[in-house]
Amino acid sequence: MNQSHENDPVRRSVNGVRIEAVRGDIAGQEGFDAVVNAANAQLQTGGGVAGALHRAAGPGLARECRPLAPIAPGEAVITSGHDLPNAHVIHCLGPIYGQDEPAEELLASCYRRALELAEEAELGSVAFPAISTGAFGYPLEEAARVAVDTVMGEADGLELVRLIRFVLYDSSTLEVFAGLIAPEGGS
Ligand code: AR6
Repeated sequence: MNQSHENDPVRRSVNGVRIEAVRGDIAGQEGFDAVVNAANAQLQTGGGVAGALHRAAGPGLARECRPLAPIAPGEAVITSGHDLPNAHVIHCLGPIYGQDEPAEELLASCYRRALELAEEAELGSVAFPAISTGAFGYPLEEAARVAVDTVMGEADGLELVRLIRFVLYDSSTLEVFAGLIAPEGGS
């Protein structure tokens, strides 16, 4: 495995939008206007990303979410960040792999809708986890390709969002995203 991505963010600029990948915890992204939740349909706490964000945000987040639920695969809703270091949380329901079809379209829709909501809320920076690649079982390489292609494709039309970060929990996930964002290994 290439160790060069272990600590340094991997970056690429598309039409003035910086797209980067780092290893880290989605609940610890100081400086970002919004973090994205890999949510469940009920928008309540769970394992993985949803657990980490709801724990850090406190019970006010689940309360704010209740009237917004349920959401369908591919949809996204925005709330405030409560006790998180971020003003907003954008909750996306990714597809359950092998169940929600067409999976690729639904996963791409999560990233697209999240960025649309960020623009509507006039946000400058958004941090995403690797939606659907945990409990929902989406194969990592395929999910990463959809995530990076969609975000790079959307970057052209963004007017306010200037920084998009993928926050990956482990080094092998980071390596996959890094290879797609900066195929030459450069930053
Ligand atoms: N920060 C960044 N990435 C994380 C973190 C974290 N704190 N924790 C896990 N990951 P998952 P999904 C990675 O399961 O597949 C929940 O229970 C993880 O390694 O959070 O969309 C909800 O309630 C994986 O690569 O989301 C839903 O029911 C990726 O984040 C369901 O899981 C996504 O894993 C959603 O499943």
